[in-house]
Order: sequence, then structure tokens, then C-alpha cells
Amino acid sequence: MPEDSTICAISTPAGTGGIAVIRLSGKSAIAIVDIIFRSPAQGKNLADQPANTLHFGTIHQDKTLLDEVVIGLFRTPHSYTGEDVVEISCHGSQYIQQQILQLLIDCGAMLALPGEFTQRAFLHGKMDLSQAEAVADLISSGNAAAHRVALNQMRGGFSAEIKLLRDQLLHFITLVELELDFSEEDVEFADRTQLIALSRKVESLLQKLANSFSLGNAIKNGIPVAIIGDTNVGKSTLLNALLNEEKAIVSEIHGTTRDVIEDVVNLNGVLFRFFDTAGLRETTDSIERMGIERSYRKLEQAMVILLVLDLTSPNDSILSRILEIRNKIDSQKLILVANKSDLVTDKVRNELAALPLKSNESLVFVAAKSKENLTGLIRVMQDSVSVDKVQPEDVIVTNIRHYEALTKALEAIQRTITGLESNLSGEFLSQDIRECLYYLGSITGHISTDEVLGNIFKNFCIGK
Ligand SMILES: Nc1nc2c(ncn2[C@@H]2O[C@H](COP(=O)(O)OP(=O)(O)OP(=O)(O)O)[C@@H](O)[C@H]2O)c(=O)[nH]1
Ligand SMILES: [Mg+2]
Repeated sequence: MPEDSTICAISTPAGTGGIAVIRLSGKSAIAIVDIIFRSPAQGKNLADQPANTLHFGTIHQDKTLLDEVVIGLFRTPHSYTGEDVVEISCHGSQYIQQQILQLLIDCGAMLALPGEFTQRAFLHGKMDLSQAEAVADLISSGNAAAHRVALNQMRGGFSAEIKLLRDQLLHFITLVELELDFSEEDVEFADRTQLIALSRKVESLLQKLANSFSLGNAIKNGIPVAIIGDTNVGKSTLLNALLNEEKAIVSEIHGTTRDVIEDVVNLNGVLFRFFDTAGLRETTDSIERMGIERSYRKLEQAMVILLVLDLTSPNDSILSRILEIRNKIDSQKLILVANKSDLVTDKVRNELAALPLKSNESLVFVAAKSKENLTGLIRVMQDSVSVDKVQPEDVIVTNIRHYEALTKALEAIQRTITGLESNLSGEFLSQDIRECLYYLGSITGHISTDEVLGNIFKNFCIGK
């Protein structure tokens, strides 16, 4: 039980830094540290000190001095976990960190499990489940957009949206269930047209949140960009240039790349996930054909498509490829990357530049081999995605668990609407609304099982 035990862990990353922080949480946190801590002020005990204060002193192992430290003192309920919390800032030596940790365990503290500090914060009502999950996202956020979205979620933006939905549904269900209580009298408390309007509002909010997941996922894991085109046009050369690394094999032999090659890179603060694919051509080679099928699959899954064109190829083969790919995509951004600019004259370039483009298309001239105009291409890629336009207050779903719950809640509210429209009895309506409430509750942790909690917190690092 969290109430009984006091946990401890090193909260700073493994390795040697200037300082390290060892954290304790629980009823005996202050008493345990008092055993090993000595203040320069005679007779000073941490137990007598007020909350939110810092104390300089030393830590002793038996009679020998181990380190000079600063102690941060927090008292229940005003701490990260909601319990008494002590943070020991010591020097960064791994030896010192381990010795202090061992001393704390000898004095009765237990080594914390991954995420146990945050789990305790959740159990003590300091944050709901989606906020706790955002802590992990915030720690791992590696770009500006991911940071903004995680911070908003941790501070309760997403929870507030879910609470709003829950409140509306609770109002709804109260009306319907009241009606059930008075079923003998055949009264109708809940005006059906009003209920339909309310359900539609809930439906559209749920839909908006669920739709935000593809952007949320892109922010967290990188915007999926497929590099597509004929064989030998320079797709792998372009991938390597973007990654600034010799990731894929490049050669003048057609059909060099046969499988999808994937890597993530942060370009000017936006995370992109590139997929270099097998070149498109007619082939009798069954392995190559499988590779080409994968290329088309990546084309469907990507948010941005870089269709690489070899400017030295005949004009009509370039055009027919553009037409083919155009017909295969709908809302995705298509960037025509006219490659090998270094090998052609202005006349060739101008011919392609005269091609009328659709609103979701752009044309960029590059020479991947010499990295010419790579910055121009990166700029067009960035402009084509809304990731860096994400505002701090935008609620964007980044977590697959939340997305799945939202989808289930959406299905339930859609059933409710159908039910209302076909005059279904209150009993059945209330079942569907309860289901919708259940899934919303599972996001914030109003409804949770030990199994769900275990799964979420085991992915945290120890010390958080
Ligand atoms: N001159 C010039 N050559 C280039 C350029 N980009 C690529 N190449 C050359 O074109 C050839 C094919 O490049 P790759 O990157 O392997 O082409 P690919 O599209 O990945 O080919 P597949 O994997 O076979 O589909 C290589 O010899 C590259 O050096 C460029 O901008 N200028
Ligand atoms: Mg290749």
C-alpha cells in the first residue's frame, strides 16, 4: 500500500553529472533522512523544519563523511506525490549516489518501481491519469511541438475537455434515468430533440479529438514522409542527404533499394520520419515486386509524399509518373522533387516548372548528391504540415490508449443518436450513454483497473 511504505530512487539520469537528485516519498521520508543527515546547526532536525525549505548539511556513512548535500523538504499534501517528499541533491558521482541510496534502504526506505512517484501522485488525486501519462511524454519530448502538446496535457487541457464531455453526458443520463424511475406515469423529462442536439455536440467534440490523433501521433513519432519515385532517380541519395548520414545504399544500378528504409530526424525543430522505398518500375523479379507493393503502401500511410523525379529522364515518363501518383493520393501533401538539377539546362527545368500544380502540391528543384537546395525542400516540407502551428492551448491526442477510448466512446454516442432517432426506450439509451461515460472515465482514470495502471506506469523510468 502506498500509504505505508516510503520509496526512494535516483531521479536524475544514470551517469555522472554535476549534481544528482535522490528522491524519497512517504510517511517516513523525513524521519529516514534525519537518520543520515547532519546539519551544521547543532541539534537541528529536518522533522522540525517547515515545508518547502532547503537545508545544507552532510551525509555520513557510519562515522565517515560521504558528501555535502542540500535537502529539499516538502510536506503532504503540497508535494509532487501528495506525500511527504525529500529531495537530496548530492554531488554527481555514481559512487556517492549509490551509497546514499543504500543508506536510505538500510534505514527503511524501499526502492521505487518505475513511475511509482507519478503513480502515487495519481492515487493521491494530484493529477488524473491522462496528466500522469503526459509526464512521461513531457520527459521524452524531443521537439517543440511534442513539448507544447505534452505540457498542455500535463497541465490539464485534455482532462478539462474530457470533463466537459462527461458533465454533459451525466446531465443527459440523469434526465433519461429519472424518466425510467417514473416509467409507470409515462412522463418524458428529457426532451428528445434536445437530447439529440446534445448527443450531436458530444459526437462532434469526440470526433474532433479522435481526428487530432494522426497529427498527435506525427508530433510524437515524427511526420511520416514517403520518398517515392522511379528507380535510380536519387531517392536514397535524398534520404541520406536529409539524414546527413549514409543510411541507404546508393548506386547507379536500377532497383538498388528493395525494402523500406526508415529513419527519424529533427529538421529545424520538427520531427520527420522518412521512408525510402523501392523504385517503381515494371519487373518480373518477385522480390522486387514485393518491395514495390510496400512502396505503394507507404504512399498511402504517409502525410507527406516526396515524389522524386530525375530531370534527365524523358519528359513524358516524368509526366506519366506524376499523373499516376496524383491519382493515388487524396488529402496528402505531394511535393515534386525535381532531382539532378546539376545535370540539366534551364530549358528542361522551365518545362517542368510550367506544369500546373494542384493546391496540395509543390515543386522543388534540388540536386540531392551535392545537397543543393535541400534547405528549400525542408522549408516546403515544414510549410506543408501544421505541426509547428500547434498552439499551447490546442488539445491534441497523442496517446494510443486515449485514441482507442475516444473511438469506443464515439461509437457509443453514435448508437445513442441512432437510438434517439428511432425512439428507443430509455433503458437502452442509458446503457449506451453509460458505455460512453465509461470510456471517457477510463482516459482520466475515474475508472481504472490495476492492470491498466500497471501497464501505464511500468513504461516510466525509475525515479519519476
Ligand atoms: N548528378 C547527380 N547524380 C545524382 C543525384 N542524385 C542521385 N544521383 C545519382 O543517381 C544514382 C541513383 O541514386 P540512388 O539514390 O541510388 O537512386 P534511387 O532512387 O534510390 O534508386 P533505386 O533504389 O534503385 O530505386 C546514383 O548514382 C547517384 O549518385 C544528383 O542530384 N545529381
Ligand atoms: Mg534507392
